[in-house]
Amino acid sequence: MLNNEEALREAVIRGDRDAVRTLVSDELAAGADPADVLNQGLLPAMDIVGQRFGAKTMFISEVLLTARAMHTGLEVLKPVLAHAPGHARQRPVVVLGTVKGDLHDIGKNLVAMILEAGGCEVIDLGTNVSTERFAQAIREHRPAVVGLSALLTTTMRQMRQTIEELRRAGLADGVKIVIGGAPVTREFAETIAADGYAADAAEAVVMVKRLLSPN
Ligand code: B1M
Repeated sequence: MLNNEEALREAVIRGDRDAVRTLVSDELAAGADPADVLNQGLLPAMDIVGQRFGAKTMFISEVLLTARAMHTGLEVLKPVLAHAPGHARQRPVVVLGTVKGDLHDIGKNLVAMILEAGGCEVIDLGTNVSTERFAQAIREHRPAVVGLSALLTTTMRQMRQTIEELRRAGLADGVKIVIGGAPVTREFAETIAADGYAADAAEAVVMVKRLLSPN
């Protein structure tokens, strides 16, 4: 239980970046587990925002402010999460991006952060990433894993296209492709021949480690 769980959620929902920065810092200073700050404070706020957005009681301009407040909270958490054991070892490289046509990046950023905390080196290509941009990054960084994120049912189709084009170009040889995002399912991942699917950031780390383990 956090000291100011409710206040933190409300601050994210209001899009009040200063309050979010202060409340997250205060929780950490009081000894809260960073994972609790994330799972009990920040993430439930985005669930509420999602419900209101879906019900049209919140508008895009307001959701953008909540997204920025969420980013602020994640930035405060980042250094603490990044101190997880194994951080300094030889790290597998993961190229990560939200696929073309999709601008959602909160979940992808969270996945990046937790992968880094889990010992990976993450090359984050950002949002609206074309297949060509993924291809370029594979040539440049020689990753062990490529991660694709999509939040829209329409851009899930882009995942299929990206995977097909990378395979056709021979760029997916020796590279594992993992996909995720709210509308994505394990069945869909199998349909488009992705190597792995993860429902959330914690699962993404487990999946990457499983795919890279020699057995
Ligand atoms: Co948009 N949006 N949005 N949006 N938005 C959704 C996704 C939506 C479900 C809202 C709704 O209608 N209820 C809906 C999609 C409907 C659908 O396709 N079925 C929607 C829509 C329609 C749209 C627009 C089309 C709205 C419009 O313009 N009319 C538009 C599209 C813009 C575009 O991308 N081209 C749009 C725009 C926006 C904003 C820009 C305003 C903003 C994004 C800001 C930003 O990201 N910087 C926004 C937001 C914030 C949302 C909601 C409210 C919240 C998404 C979020 O950040 N969740 C969302 C509603 C919802 O999801 N409840 C919604 C929190 C985040 C931590 O969770 O991203 O799911 P999530 O990530 C999780 C997992 O999915 C997983 O791990 C993460 C952490 O646990 N995961 C992976 C994600 N990527 C992974 C990759 C992996 C593994 C796991 O491996 C590589």
